[in-house]
Amino acid sequence: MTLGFGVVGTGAIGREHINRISNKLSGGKIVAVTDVNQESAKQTVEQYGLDAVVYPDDKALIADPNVDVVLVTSWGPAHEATVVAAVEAGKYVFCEKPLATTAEGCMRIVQAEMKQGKKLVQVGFMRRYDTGYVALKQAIDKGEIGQPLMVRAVHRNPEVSEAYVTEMAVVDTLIHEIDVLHWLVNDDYKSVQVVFPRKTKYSHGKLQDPQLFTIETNSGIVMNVEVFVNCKYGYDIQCEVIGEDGVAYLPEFPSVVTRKDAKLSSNILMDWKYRFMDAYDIEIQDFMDSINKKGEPQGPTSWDGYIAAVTADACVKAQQTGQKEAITLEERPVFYSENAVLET
Ligand code: NAI
Ligand code: NAD
Ligand code: ISE
Repeated sequence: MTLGFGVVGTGAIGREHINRISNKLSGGKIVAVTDVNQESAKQTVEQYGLDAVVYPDDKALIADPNVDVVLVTSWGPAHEATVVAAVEAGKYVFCEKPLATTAEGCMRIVQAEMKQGKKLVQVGFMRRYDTGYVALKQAIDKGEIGQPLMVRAVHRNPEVSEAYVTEMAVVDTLIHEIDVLHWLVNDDYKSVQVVFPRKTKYSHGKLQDPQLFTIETNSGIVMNVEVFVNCKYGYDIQCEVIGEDGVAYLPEFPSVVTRKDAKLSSNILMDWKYRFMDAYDIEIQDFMDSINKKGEPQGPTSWDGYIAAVTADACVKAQQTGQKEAITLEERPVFYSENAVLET
């Protein structure tokens, strides 16, 4: 069955997902769009030649009987209201990260979904679908490096706008590591502490950049994660897992290596859109296929969104206090007992 998608938020990633659903993947069709900036919604319909209704707001879009799935790609603070309304209407939801900007907001979504009695929501934590992370997880799960002891991760963006402030290093950027690292090592988080190194001259008054997060898991794995969003040279994601018997690395994004003019070189990407392009394709194809085959999505759940939000709240508190802050989760409901692990 072809799923009718209604898109809320036609900005950068909204358009990327519209393009992949319309032109690359199979099983979905964009039937409706909305954006608080109505001009943006109309332009998107024209840009991609969509046969889609432009609605004035998310409520009207959700009410359209042709909309089976609500694709939430508005900015983070708007996600919760749209997701709750869509779930209450019994619609499937694919929501970009963060699911909601607070743990309480995620919990309201969890409760609304449990009330419907079936899984409706998938969160856009696409790294779980990246072939590099999947291979790294398989190596760890097979015991190739023994028990993991430490993780070193790096999340660098070339630059950000003036609207990006200290807290966004957590809720917008680190949130990807928050989701993927505990999944990678099959553990839960216990505490976090943040250190601010010397600030880059390319930052602004409201942004500490770079930032270093030390996150500890229940089994004692210590993870050092650097977020540096004005690194200038490229979009660079690194991950290294140090185990008792060896070290495993996230593969580099492939790039041709040249030897020329006394230099050995390869390119580094500048834009997040390309680094995880394949992972975005796979996550949304998998979302559509599992709805069609099993009646519910099998990717990262609302509970994963909640875990990320609780962890993010502790990270933001640690930014403010400079102290080690506890990460304390509610007990996982039976409804979410199956971990969102890919079938490989
Ligand atoms: P953007 O700013 O380019 O686009 C957001 C759009 O949403 C704008 O057009 C804005 O007018 C619209 N919007 C905001 N509030 C709205 C509301 N209440 N109703 C309707 N439209 C609304 O932002 P971008 O970069 O596309 O990010 C959107 C979301 O995608 C964010 O949650 C972000 O965290 C996530 N994202 C995820 C990425 C990933 O790798 N998974 C990468 C980039 C963004
Ligand atoms: P963007 O600013 O380019 O687009 C957001 C759009 O949402 C804008 O057009 C804005 O007008 C619209 N919008 C905001 N509030 C709205 C509302 N209440 N109703 C309807 N439309 C609304 O942002 P973006 O870069 O596309 O990011 C959007 C979301 O995607 C964010 O949550 C972001 O975190 C996430 N994101 C995820 C990844 C990823 O790698 N998974 C990458 C980029 C962005
Ligand atoms: C953006 O929203 C993303 O999700 C990107 O993956 C991340 O690298 C960037 O820092 C965020 O702003």
